[in-house]
Amino acid sequence: MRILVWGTGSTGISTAREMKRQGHEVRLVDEIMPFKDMDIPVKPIEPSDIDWAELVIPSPGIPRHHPLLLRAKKIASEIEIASRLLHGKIIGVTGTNGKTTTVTLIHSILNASGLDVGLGGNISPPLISLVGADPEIVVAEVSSFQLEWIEEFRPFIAVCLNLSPDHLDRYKDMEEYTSQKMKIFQNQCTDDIAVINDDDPYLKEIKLANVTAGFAPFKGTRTSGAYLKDGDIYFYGEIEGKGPSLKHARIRSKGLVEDMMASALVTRFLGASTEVMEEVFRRFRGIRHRFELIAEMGGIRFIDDSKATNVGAVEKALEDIGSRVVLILGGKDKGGDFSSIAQRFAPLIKKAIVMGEARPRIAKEVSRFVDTYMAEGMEDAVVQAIETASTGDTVLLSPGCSSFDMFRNYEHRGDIFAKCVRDRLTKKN
Ligand code: UMA
Repeated sequence: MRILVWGTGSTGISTAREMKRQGHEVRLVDEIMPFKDMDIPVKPIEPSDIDWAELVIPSPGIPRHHPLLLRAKKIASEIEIASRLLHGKIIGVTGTNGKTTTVTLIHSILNASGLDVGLGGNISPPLISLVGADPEIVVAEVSSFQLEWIEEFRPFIAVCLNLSPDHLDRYKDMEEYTSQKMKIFQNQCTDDIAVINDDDPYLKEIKLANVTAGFAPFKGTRTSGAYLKDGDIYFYGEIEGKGPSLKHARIRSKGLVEDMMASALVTRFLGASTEVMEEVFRRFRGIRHRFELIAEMGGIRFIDDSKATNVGAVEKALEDIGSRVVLILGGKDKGGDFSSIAQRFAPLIKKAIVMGEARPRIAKEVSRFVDTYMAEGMEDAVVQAIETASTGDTVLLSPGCSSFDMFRNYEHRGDIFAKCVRDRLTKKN
């Protein structure tokens, strides 16, 4: 078959390689020059490439209404093609927030249960790169972009964690975004399992026909599900029984509790034991740079949330924190309004430590509501944070800005934060 793979990010490269391995005639194209050195030749896309192809596989980043796509004879997303080549059971997880955490937990539990399990999708690597290993269970983080061009993609267990406005630069409204997300359930059959968060305000409004299982803080009325009682998860219905306790989890937030419930429910269906779930939850420190617990000393927790590059993400972290906080903010200015979060969370914020290019503007906004310190750089910020924090507090790096003024990227910023914290704590001891 003549296949046009569009995009030279991780999806395009893995797809082109796999399609070649499958014996297809492949063209790899991109719109944005210059291209990286690659084992497969790349050319700038032209309309004639679309006309040549019997099938176009666009990367998730290519907008659905791109004028060139209108010419295509057939379009399929990478996850669609991958799912046709994979033989294992697919566990697909979508939702606006918490996907990465949930698939990581599901994968860890199944792995610790001794099952042959692979992890991919939006979390990376792309799903198609798992075709070679062909694990018995495939845990897939699925974005709305990846669902746009599916036809037969059918998870054995499909989960929607939550919905809130997102990617509204790509979709005309929330309805269009929701309809893409809900496609995760569209090909499921009677033996498959559809799971949703029964406590999510948006999901509650959508009347989904085939939902079989739900999770919520309260006991639901579905065929089966998970709920909370005194900090422990319980299962009801066909899978009834005591689930893992969350009391020993090292980090807790509303979002994380939901992700843990979803992962417990999914893995219960696959036969995982309560003991294994509990052990995975006990050890879990968060996803790197996303509300990740990097150190704990003298009753002070240090959390790296360097991925929070906008004010909304800082707000989410503060909603989840559950303690008084020394907040490290700032970086390259993206123009967010910090005064409203400073005002809203003033009783929680012991001190705001502001650094980076946006320092003067942010300091001006937040100092009206909270004690503020202007730091010279990360090391100064960490020294000040450690001096300020006391037992029971959290030192939180949640910058609300991009990192490019002082660091290579947000990962680099988080790594430097962790290094400064560890160096200081070692010196203190
Ligand atoms: N390109 C064009 N024309 C366009 C747009 C892009 O030719 O109009 C080309 C670019 O030049 C580039 C390629 O397409 O060469 C990039 O494709 P891509 O953006 O799809 O990048 P990938 O590296 O393939 O990453 C994708 C996901 N990216 C997006 O959904 C935007 C990654 O999710 C995912 O990890 C990866 O596949 C593996 O599955 C990222 C993401 O931001 C993390 N996802 C969104 C989110 O989580 O909110 C959905």
